[in-house]
Amino acid sequence: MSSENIEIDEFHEGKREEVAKQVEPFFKGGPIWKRPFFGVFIIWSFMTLIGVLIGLFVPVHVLNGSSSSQQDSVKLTIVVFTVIAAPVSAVVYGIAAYSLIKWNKRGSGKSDTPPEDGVALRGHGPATVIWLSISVVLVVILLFWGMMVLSSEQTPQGDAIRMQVVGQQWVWTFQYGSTKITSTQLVLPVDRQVVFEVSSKDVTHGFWPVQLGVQVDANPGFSTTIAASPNKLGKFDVRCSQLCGLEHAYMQTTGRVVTEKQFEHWLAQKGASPKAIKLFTTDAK
Ligand SMILES: [Cu+2]
Repeated sequence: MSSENIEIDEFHEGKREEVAKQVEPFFKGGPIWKRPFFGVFIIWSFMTLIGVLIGLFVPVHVLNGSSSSQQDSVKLTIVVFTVIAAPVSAVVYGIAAYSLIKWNKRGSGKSDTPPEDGVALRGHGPATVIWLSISVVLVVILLFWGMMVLSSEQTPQGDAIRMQVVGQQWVWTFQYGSTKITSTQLVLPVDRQVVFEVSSKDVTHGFWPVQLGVQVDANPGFSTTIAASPNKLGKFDVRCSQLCGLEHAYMQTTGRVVTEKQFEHWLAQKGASPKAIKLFTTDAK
């Protein structure tokens, strides 16, 4: 080992001792409830509880209503992510709050001169291992959760109906697959997956049926697909999510989720033959 390496090792050894000396009063000395660690722990527990409660109840009320299993999954995902993030952010807020209360100028009872910065926590094996393993576990859980939701919600089903969505400045047009019915109205049957094949006639638009919980770009000369599974009768909003020109803000309409019967009836009213409707809804591929 070169003398330089030995010097570095000695340097780290010295630092380690300094760190240990600084960290010690945080965990040791006096009755447990008087130690800083305990104070931070209490604030951490309280803030975690608040974070979990916010995660459980706020997003569900703040987010748009749901008309599809995709939007249900989106909401559940936001709840799960917020709840998992709560204890992590509470560590940061807990230490910050404790420092503000206990180690401010008045609390520390010291003079006007602020204390010197502590030693950087570097080369502390256990701290690194704990920090890294907790982060990795959390990130992997969230990664798998996201992949599972994506694959379960976006895998095309055998009986899915396929329709074409075309964006242009500043209106959406919907073609009901093989029926060749074209309309500016979006009507969908309930409890049936629909695969939208989305494109544009001019600039890039963004097809966003809000309460269906999906969104995809509409590009000229290119078809992008996205699946949605409406599971609730009623209306939903359709918007454009890409700034696409002067009247972008007005590029919106209201879609409807109806029963299978009403859907077939609506197609018939639009001029589709019974044979075409049957082909579209029964043998849809
Ligand atoms: Cu647009």
